[in-house]
Order: sequence, then structure tokens, then C-alpha cells
Amino acid sequence: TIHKTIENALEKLGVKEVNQGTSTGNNFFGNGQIIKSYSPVDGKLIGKVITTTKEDYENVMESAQSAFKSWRLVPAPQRGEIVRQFGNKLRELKQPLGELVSYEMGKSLQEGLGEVQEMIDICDFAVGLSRQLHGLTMHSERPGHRMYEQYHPLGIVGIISAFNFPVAVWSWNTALAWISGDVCIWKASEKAPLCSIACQNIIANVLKENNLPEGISCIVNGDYKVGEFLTTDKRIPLISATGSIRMGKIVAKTVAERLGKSLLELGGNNAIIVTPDADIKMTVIGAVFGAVGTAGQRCTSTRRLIIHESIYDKVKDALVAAYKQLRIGNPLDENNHVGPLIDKEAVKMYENALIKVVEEGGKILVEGGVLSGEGFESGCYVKPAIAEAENHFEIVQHETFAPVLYLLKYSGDVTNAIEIQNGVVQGLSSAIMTNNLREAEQFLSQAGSDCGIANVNIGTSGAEIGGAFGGEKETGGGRESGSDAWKIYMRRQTNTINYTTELPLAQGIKFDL
Ligand code: UN1
Repeated sequence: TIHKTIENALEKLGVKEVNQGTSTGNNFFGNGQIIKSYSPVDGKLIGKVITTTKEDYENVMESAQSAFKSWRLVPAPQRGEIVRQFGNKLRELKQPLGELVSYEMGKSLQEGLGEVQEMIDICDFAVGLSRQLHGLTMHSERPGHRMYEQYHPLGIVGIISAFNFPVAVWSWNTALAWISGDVCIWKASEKAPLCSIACQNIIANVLKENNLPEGISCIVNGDYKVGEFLTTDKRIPLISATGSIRMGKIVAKTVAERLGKSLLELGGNNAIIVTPDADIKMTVIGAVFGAVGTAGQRCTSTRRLIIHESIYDKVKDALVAAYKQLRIGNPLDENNHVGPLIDKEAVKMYENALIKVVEEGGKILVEGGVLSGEGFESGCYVKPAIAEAENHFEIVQHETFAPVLYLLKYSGDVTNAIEIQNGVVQGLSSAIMTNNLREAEQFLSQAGSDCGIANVNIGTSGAEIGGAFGGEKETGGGRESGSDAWKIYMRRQTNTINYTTELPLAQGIKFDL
């Protein structure tokens, strides 16, 4: 029955088995190699995608450049109208797109649908923003002069996205870029390429219905080599990249070399601090969802729990009991909590982490392992594990994209817990569980969490689109999605206008001729 569901979903999304590749609209082309997309759910082949050659890429670039010339002239609220229509199409196709995300990536159907909901939400947000791309006005120091700033479209935005949020992260970027007057070229993860084809179909149809150039939305396919077409290309003023710290450092260097802008959203090593005043029941729900949701493959997944020694055993026992309740299996079956990892390579990294933590002196509290047998034929299903560890362990310092949770103990004041929490190279998401106002405020203060996201009595994952999303340190410093994240997609221009018959110079400089 799963298969019928997926077949129907693919049909509704217009994702055919072959001949889909590079696209600047409804026409898919490409001359590169074929990538096959296998589902981690059941190991079956879902479809094939043609990769982008350098020559294909030049065609895409031409189409994007020409689309930008007209799209930038469309008034921003009218660009918002296109994004509104796109959001409505997503509402209609939420079920099949959520199913494809779940089947191709392996997250639970609820989370697949949630991801499409994030797309719908960012569209609504962008529609409103399309009438609010405000600049400031300033008072000039010179008489008869007016000064103000305005935001203009930037150009072509290159988007490199990861497998774990195969559709939402693209939309956070595109929805804002489009209302800003930019056009986009997207290289999705080669581990979830059909999701990008499905998204491209949806937006391409909206553009066609509105007689707009197809180059407003383009996709290119392939691995990092295709990513390099984008990062090295000086015709692309902004590269937005989501993925590993390793990848981000290469992208940052390459883009900086040509003085382009990059928006980086890289790894996290997110912790929840559990203080003596924490609500244990809430803590367990937040920690378990944070650690095992999306099989631990969110950049916001909870990796570390920093627990006060006075309640350590109580929290530990509650977690171990909760992990016993977890049902692992087909993510499209809503009775299951945990689906598969993306592929066997990810399974290997998970296994290595469990070996490494023991080697470094850690203790396994909830045994991991790879599942086999009926329902687990893909070889990608693993048991969520918990280990007692110390923050300085190399493996704890490293982000392992899998459901492995490390328990760390702290004693004394909450400042000790904050120090442990900040004692990693990553700085994405963080949380504190406490009903103590002093502890909560300390955690949020300038001497508190050093992360881009800091929550009180909520877990580390599941951020809403309305806030700016991203983190500090090796997480890359970028901010996407809500608040004023739109500004990076536009170029700011300061304008000074003289409406007198004199030409006074600023800073009182005299220059008489
Ligand atoms: C990601 O894992 O790349 O906050 C993004 C969250 C989601 C986004 C995660 N809204 O968990």
C-alpha cells in the first residue's frame, strides 16, 4: 500500500522516472551522468535524475541572467503575488509533497508534512514582506539635501541545500529572494534529488501561468562539482549554503576569493541544559524529540544534555524508560517514531560514533545497533542510543548526524552548565529547562548561550519561520528565514539628493573655484 501511495504522489507532483535533470522551467534537460535516487525507507529505486554538465550550466545561467533583467522590474508586491500563488499550490500539494519528502529522505510523514508547512508559512511571510522592504531616511548635515536608503534586487542567488530538509530550506531562500527581485539557481542534495524536481515543477507552473520567464527558478543537479559551478561563478553575487562545516569552509573560501557574499548555515552541536528546577516531564519530551526526531538528522537535533548532578539519575532513568517506548520503522506509518538514516554511509558514521565514545571512556546507557530483517531491508534503520560522556571527548565535540545523545553532568551554578554548553566549535541552537527566572535570564544574557538560537523550556529543534534562523562560530554566521534575514538578498543603496543651487561639501570642506 505504501507503494501505491508513493506512485500517486509522484504522479501528482509530475515526477517521472527518467529524463529529468537540469531545468529552468517545465523543460528538463541535461547531458551529464544519471544519479539514481533510492529510498532509505525500503531500499527501492524511486527515480533517476540527469546531472548538469558545464555546458548545461551555461544554458541555465543565460536563462537566469535574462530572467533577472525583467523580474527586477516587476513591482515587489506583484512579485509577492507570485509567491502567494506558489504558497497556494503548496497547500494543494501538501500531502503528496510531504509523502515524497518522507519516502525519499526517510523522515516521518508528520515531519514531511511539517516541512511543507514551513514552506507555506515562509511564503505567507514573504508575501507580507513584499510590501515592507523598507529602508531608512536620514537627516543630511547639508542644507537643502535629502538622504535615504533603498534596497534593490541583488541578482542571481545560488542555493546549495542538504538532504535533511530537502524542500523547506530551498523555500526559505527562494521565497525571500523572489520577493526581493532575485532569481535563483538551486543545487539540491544528490541524496534527495526528486524533491527538487517536484518543487521545480510547482514553481515552473506558477511562472508559466503568469507568463513570467522560466529562469526565475532554475535547478542544477549533481554533487559538489556542480556546486563548484555556482561557488566559483562571479555572476552569482550570493551563495546560500546549508550543510556540513567541512563543506561550508570550502564554500566560504571559494566565494570570498571572488568577494561574493555567502550565507552559511552549517553544523550544530546543540545542547539542552537541565537545571534542578526543570520540569522533568517536559524535559523528556523535548530531549527525546530533539534527539531522535528526523533520526537525529536535523542541524538543530539535540546532541548533548547537560544535567545538574542533583537530578541526574532521575532524568537519566526517565530517558532510558522513554527510549524503550520508541518504535522504529517505516516513517510513513504514523505509529513509528523513528525512521531510517539517509544511507549506509550515515549508518557507518553512527556506528563509528558509538565505538568512539566507548573508546574515549564513555558508557553506553541505551544500546544502539543496526536493525535487520523484515521492514528493515534498506539497511538504514538504527536504534537511537544514549551514552554518558564528557564534553571534551573528540566525538562529543563533533556533530554526528544520527540519533546518538550524550549525557553530561554539571555541578554547582548554571554558569558551569553554560560554559559546557558553549564549549564546542558550533553555535546553532541551545535550550535550558528551568522554572527559575534567574537561571533562564542568565542563559539568555550576553554572558549566556553563544548560539544563534536560545530557548527556554523548549527543545533545540523545531524553530518557527518567523525568527532569523542560523548560528554563530563554525555554524557559519548566516541568518535565513524570518526577521530581517531578507536584507542579504538585496543590495542597499544610500542616496543623497541636493535640491538647492549650491554645492556644499560634507564635513564642512571648503573647495572654492
Ligand atoms: C535543518 O536541519 O537544516 O528548527 C533545518 C528546525 C527546523 C529547521 C531545521 N525548523 O528544526
